[in-house]
Amino acid sequence: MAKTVKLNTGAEMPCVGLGTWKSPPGQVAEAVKAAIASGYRHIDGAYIYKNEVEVGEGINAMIQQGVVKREDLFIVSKLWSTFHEKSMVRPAFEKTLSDLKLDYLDLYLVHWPIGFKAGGDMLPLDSQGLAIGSDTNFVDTWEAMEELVDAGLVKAIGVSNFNKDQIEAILNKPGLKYKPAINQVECHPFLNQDKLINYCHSQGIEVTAYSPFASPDGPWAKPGDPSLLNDPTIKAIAEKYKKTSAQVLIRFHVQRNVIVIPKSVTPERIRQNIQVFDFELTEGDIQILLDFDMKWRTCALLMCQHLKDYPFHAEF
Ligand code: NAP
Ligand code: SBI
Repeated sequence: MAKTVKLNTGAEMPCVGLGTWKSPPGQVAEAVKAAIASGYRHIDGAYIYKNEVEVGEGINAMIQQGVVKREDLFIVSKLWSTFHEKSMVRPAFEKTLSDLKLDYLDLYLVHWPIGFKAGGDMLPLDSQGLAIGSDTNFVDTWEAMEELVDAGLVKAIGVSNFNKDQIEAILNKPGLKYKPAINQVECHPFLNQDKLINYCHSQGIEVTAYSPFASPDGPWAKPGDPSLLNDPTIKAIAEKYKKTSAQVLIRFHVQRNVIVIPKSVTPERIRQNIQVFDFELTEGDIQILLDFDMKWRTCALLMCQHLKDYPFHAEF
């Protein structure tokens, strides 16, 4: 049984989940089935990944085969930035739920604090290639997220890519009903997020680390980028434990009480990425990994830098 983290709702969230961004629709159902067969109980998805129908097929196949029960799974999705108007939140959520063919989610996140112009492209761009924002406010969006909990559609709500001030804006909202349970952010040794993690934990908010390998298959990856998976120091740590660099990079989060969601569509890697509960990194190993920090982001969303709620101008 993989380790879990207790959320401020009282629910237990499995520490390792399967990421599904960039997982092709033709491969993701098999990836989800391989993951559940290997012991994963947490699947991370989003409307914007354009594969929720197929993610749902994988989940439902495993439930129908009796491998798992729905209540043993922890299913996550995210509200995309074109749906921040309060009236759009529930329809967006219901689209995800019906695509997945589920009757509730365990966690629904505001994907970004930034709102985009509604009603057209998912990433509306102007003639200069800059994202077109909206005048929505994520604190108002949060009220519509709270209504999903009250309607019994989702067990917990949270945020993603929020900085400290943006989380504080939600926590300080007059009449706040539910605190965010999670902040899902990019996190790996090149961007170790120590200050944001400490702040979130101090507020009872758990952190999920996305892109734990710094997203080598991401749209912004280029030759010459620093590589965690090929780094000789990380390989040497892995060899000490007869583990792989990927396993060390996942274990790094587990030992910091951070949830982690490696993406893979390769069955052998999916199995490998959850075999991280039979070894322990030393404090010295963890310090070596922390010292890799260079505030290097793969998901910087640079086309949104001019928008009012862009989260990455702040130190953390
Ligand atoms: P990632 O997990 O850092 O890296 C995925 C890449 O690593 C893929 O190319 C995968 O290849 C490869 N890989 C996986 N396991 C491996 C292993 N054991 N050995 C060698 N290579 C391995 O990238 P990511 O997809 O950016 O991040 C993970 C998840 O976080 C996403 O899928 C998504 O669910 C979430 N995310 C959320 C946000 C957000 O804004 N909230 C942003 C980014 C990501 P194969 O698939 O070919 O095996
Ligand atoms: C997409 F499907 C399209 C763009 C995009 O940019 C930022 C990173 C991101 C995201 O918002 N969440 C992800 O998992 N990847 C993404 C996804």
